[in-house]
Amino acid sequence: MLLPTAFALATLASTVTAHATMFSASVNGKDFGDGRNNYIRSPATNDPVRDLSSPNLICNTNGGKVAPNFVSANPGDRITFRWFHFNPNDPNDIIDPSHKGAILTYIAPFTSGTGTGPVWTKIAQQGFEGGEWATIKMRNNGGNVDFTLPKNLAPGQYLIRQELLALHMADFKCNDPANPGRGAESYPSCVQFEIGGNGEAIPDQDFDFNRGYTCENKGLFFNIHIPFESYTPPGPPVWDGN
Ligand SMILES: [Cu+2]
Repeated sequence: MLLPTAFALATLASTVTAHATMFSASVNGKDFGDGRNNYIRSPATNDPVRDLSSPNLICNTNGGKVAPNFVSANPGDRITFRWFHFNPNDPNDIIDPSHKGAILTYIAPFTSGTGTGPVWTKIAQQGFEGGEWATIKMRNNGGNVDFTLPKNLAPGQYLIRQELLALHMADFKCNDPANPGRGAESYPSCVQFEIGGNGEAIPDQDFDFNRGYTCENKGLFFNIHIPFESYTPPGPPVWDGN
């Protein structure tokens, strides 16, 4: 019989590799289509990054592989990034619901390198608001995550890094020798942008992921499985240079 085999495979897939990666970007509702290795520096797989000292934490594997194109946008534009699990054409195949967590968005000057070093500025974040996690809201919204570009952002070429931060295994520290393989799961993706306009604000938070994300950070070492009052994501506050 075909059905039980297919069902077993689907179950296996959803438990073993229920991850996510980015598919596309829209600007003010205009969809730029499949961005993988086009304007997104797409990783080789949809696996998470757990090693906070790795350059892969910044723009994932292949983070230093320049994509051929850029997304054109202007300050104040509404940006939407769309994420998926295996099938980018299935609005229900986004990420496993176990992957509760935050969604953080950062910007840095364009580099052909991996994006390591103190160059990043946070421009948007969603954690646990209104009784729901950001990744679950994304899941319920067809994989779409919206944010607005800073209104006074200076023109030029940038990388915009959006990260799903799944916390389902973050109830142990990521370097806990008694619980190897635990800690937060980061799914970062970097998108190449060409910003127009005549804004004057240059992002200046100088955040370095490999130094600022630590195993002790309360945004990365957090138990979602017990009642809590509030959650504060890792990294700096959202930039006030709008
Ligand atoms: Cu996963």
